[in-house]
Amino acid sequence: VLNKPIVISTWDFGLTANKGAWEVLSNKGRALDAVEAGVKIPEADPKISTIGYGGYPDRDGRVTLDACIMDEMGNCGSVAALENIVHAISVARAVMEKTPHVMIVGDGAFQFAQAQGFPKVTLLTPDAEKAWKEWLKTSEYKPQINIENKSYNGNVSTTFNPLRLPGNQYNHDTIGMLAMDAQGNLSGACTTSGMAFKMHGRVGDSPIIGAGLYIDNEVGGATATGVGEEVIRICGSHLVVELMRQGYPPEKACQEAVERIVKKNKQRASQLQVGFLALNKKGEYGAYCLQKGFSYAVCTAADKNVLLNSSFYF
Ligand code: SD4
Repeated sequence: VLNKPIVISTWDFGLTANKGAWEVLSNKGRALDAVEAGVKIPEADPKISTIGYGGYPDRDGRVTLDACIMDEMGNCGSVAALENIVHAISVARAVMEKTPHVMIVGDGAFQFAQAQGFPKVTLLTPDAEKAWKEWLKTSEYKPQINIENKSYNGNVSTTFNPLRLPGNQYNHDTIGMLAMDAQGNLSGACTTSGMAFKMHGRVGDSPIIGAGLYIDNEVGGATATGVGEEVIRICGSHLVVELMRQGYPPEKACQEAVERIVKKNKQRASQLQVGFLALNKKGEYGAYCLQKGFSYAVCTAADKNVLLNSSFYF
C-alpha cells in the first residue's frame, strides 16, 4: 500500500516544520510547495541557532546561509553563503524557477534575492552574537593566521576543532525535508546556516545537489545533516538514492552511506555526526547516523506527526 501523502524531516524541529508542509499536502498541494512551506518555519525561528534567522555566524560574525530545493522533474535550485535574507529556501526556488542556473552564491545570491523582492534582514540576533563572542574567547581564531591546516581537514585537532561547540556539543542541525504528495510526486528541501563559526566562505553539503539533498522521482529522495565535509566526500544523498534504486530499503541505504564515511576514516568519523534520511516511492522511510541522538519527524494521515530516533553506527 502506498503511504502518501507523507512528509519527513530532520531533528526535533522537523515536527513543527512538518505541520507547515502537511497543510499543503493534505489539501492536495504539490510536494514542492509543501517542502518550501515546511522549512520556512525553522528558517524564520530566531530560537533555532542552526537555520536562517538566528543562526550562528561564521568566525567573522557573519551569518551565511546555504539551501537547496529539488522537484519531481529533476529541477533544482540552490544558494550558498547567502547573507541578510531570511528565506534562503525561497531564493533557491527562485534560482530554480527564474534563472537558467542551478546555483548562485554569495553576493550574487544576495543581489538576485533583492532583485526578486526578498527583504534585507539582519540575521545575527543578540543571542547568536553572544554565543559567537563567547566562542571567540576560547577559540584559537586569529584572523590573519593560517590555522586551517591544523584543523579538520587534516587530522582532528583537539585544540582547534571547528566542528564542536563549547561544552563539546556536536555542532549541527540542518533541516532536510522530503515529501511525497497525493499525486505520488517527490520533492525535497534542505536549509541551514551551516557549521557554526566556520571559516568565512565555507560551504557545506546542504546547498549541494547530490550531497545535502537528492530527489529522483522514479526512486525516492534523501537528505543529509551533520558535518557537511563528510557528506560531500561521498556524494551522500545521491548515493542513498542510487542504493534505493538497487533495491535497498531506505534505512539500509542510509546505513550503507554512513558506513562509507566510516570506511574512509574511522577515527575521524568517530568524532563527528552525520545523519541521512530517506524516503522511497512507496512512502517507506528510514534514517541512519554515526552517533546516537539523530531524531527525525514523520507525518502521514495514518500516524499523524511523530518523532523517531535514528539507528546509529557507534
Ligand atoms: C553543514 N550539514 O553545513 C550542514 C550543517 C549541519 O546538520 O549542521 N547539519 O555542514
